[in-house]
Amino acid sequence: MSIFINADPYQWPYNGDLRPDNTALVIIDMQTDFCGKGGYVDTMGYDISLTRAPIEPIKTLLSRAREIGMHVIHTREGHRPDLSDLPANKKWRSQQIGAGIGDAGPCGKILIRGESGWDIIEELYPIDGEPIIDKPGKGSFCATDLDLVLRQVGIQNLIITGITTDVCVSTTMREGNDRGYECLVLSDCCGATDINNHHAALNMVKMQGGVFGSVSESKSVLKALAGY
Ligand code: C5J
Repeated sequence: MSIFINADPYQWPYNGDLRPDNTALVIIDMQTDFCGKGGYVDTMGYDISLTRAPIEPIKTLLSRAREIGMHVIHTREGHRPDLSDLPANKKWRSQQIGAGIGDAGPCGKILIRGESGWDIIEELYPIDGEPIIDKPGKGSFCATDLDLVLRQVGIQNLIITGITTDVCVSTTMREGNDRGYECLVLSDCCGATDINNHHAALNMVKMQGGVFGSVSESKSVLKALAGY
């Protein structure tokens, strides 16, 4: 039986092979540093209501994914406390905008593993059995074992959510697509520090017949999964 999610520019997945056991809900960087008060994004002066907007839609989807036994993967961006995995240019750029990675902030050292700001927000905290991928960069496949984790359990489809749409979500979708994963991004389950960038990042996916995959929203996913 084929199952498709209503999506743009094509009904997803391309082959209708959508099952909880071949699909992962990927939740990117829902950390205090990206959507909490006193975190990295807040310290840079951006409006965190934009990066908090996807919390509730992701929560609903996460709960359904758990109910039907769909794979769930979480990611966290962050660096080692000794900063040995922090490129000098990334550090310098963060300092230019007044939120130096590794500097002390209201939620501990900014974007540093183990600090309170770095961890995933309580509302979406992983439960046992949900792998967490710790990544030093924007893409979730770069310098991580994500590809290995996905292949071990036969995952073909990635439903991508999280923050920020134009940075880590977009980079991860592009990396996943290049590795042959069938990717879907959900507009209401993502957010960016700039609303125009959010829309632009989603629009780029739709070019060339779906150059990186397809775009949908959580209600369409929930509808398609209603039979499970
Ligand atoms: C950023 C991310 N925006 N998680 N990180 O620097 O998108």
